[in-house]
Amino acid sequence: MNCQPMTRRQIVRISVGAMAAAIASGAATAFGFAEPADGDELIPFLNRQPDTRGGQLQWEKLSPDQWLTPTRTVYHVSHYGVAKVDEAGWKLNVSGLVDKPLSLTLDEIRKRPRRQATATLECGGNGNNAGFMGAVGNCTWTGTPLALLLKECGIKPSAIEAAFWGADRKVEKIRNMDFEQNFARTLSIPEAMRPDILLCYEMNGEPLTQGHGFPLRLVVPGWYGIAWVKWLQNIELRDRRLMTKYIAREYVTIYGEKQGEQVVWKERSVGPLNVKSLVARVIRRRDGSLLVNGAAWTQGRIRAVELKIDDGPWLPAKLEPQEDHPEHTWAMWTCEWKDPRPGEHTIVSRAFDEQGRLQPAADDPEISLKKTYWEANQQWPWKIRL
Ligand SMILES: Nc1nc2c(c(=O)[nH]1)N[C@H]1C(S)=C(S)[C@@H](COP(=O)(O)O)O[C@H]1N2
Ligand SMILES: [Mo]
Repeated sequence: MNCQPMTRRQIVRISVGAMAAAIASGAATAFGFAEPADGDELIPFLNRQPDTRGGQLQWEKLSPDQWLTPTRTVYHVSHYGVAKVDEAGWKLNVSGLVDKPLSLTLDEIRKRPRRQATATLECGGNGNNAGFMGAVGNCTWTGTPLALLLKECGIKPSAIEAAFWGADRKVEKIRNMDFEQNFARTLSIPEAMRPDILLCYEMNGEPLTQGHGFPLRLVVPGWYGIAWVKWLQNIELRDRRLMTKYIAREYVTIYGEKQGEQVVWKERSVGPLNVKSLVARVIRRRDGSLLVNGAAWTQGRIRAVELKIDDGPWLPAKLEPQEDHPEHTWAMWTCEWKDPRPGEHTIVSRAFDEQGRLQPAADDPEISLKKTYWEANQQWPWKIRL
């Protein structure tokens, strides 16, 4: 086996806007996987499970124009059902510990400074089993920076966090009593003041769909989807920690840390993305060689991806050129396997990011001492038969 660069495809420098247009027209871009040619054969993963939720990304079908994920193939997670927000009656309110509360229509938000970012959206539960691997997508998000709006309102010194409330509501049972609540998540003030967080009204160059949070959602590049509040309607500056369900009880990771002989058990709220990669598909070409394609992402930028076949050494995969995948976006990678032997094989990838994080194996304490299924970034071995 050797793992060598693919013939370098022509790198066309195009703006993100042009790329969104390219997606809409179905044109190929310089990103993504090589197009399967006539006679190429997709090799199935023997331990793959059917999509347990429906609507997930189908990795084996990713095509060369899908470094950006088309909106129709992006998963949905809506814990309180899909809210239906009528734009006419909707406003975004900023309240609580601010000098100047604000109430803005969608038109007023659209007139504010406009920024576009590409970022990978992944559910905090993605990757916990072989039937839940496609709750992820890499899209272009357009909106106005949250930090500018918060500055304009003037955050009072006593505020410690910003709470983001959605329009979606559900009755929650808490200590055997019923409470109707809206979906909410919080960011600390330093987190909320990050310049790249968006109050987002467009996804892939189109107004947000209802399912993805129309008219407005939070976009927190580098964080799991749980923080990307959809159907956003209230931003509340607070001096006490909000502890509603999806902050304090769900999307809470229970994990152990070894300290000498002892394991110290802790709980943390799901926040920044963990470093992760997977083999998306294996293709047998007419000359008998195999083409292995995958993706990798993290809270920052991916530095390297490696591939292991059976008990062989880790081999470097070829990443798309770094400058072409900005921070918080996934990187696509390719490996060629020249002379595969017939029979059953196991194939697995691992990623490293620029901050030095390494994607753990399933038996690494980082994973084996993690007792809840969120933040599942373990390496995922696929079995194939040739
Ligand atoms: N208001 C609201 N926002 C929400 C959720 C929700 O249930 N309600 N689900 C969150 C979760 S868990 C995820 S993974 C992402 C999914 O975003 P999508 O449905 O646009 O893919 O939205 C997040 N934002
Ligand atoms: Mo999620």
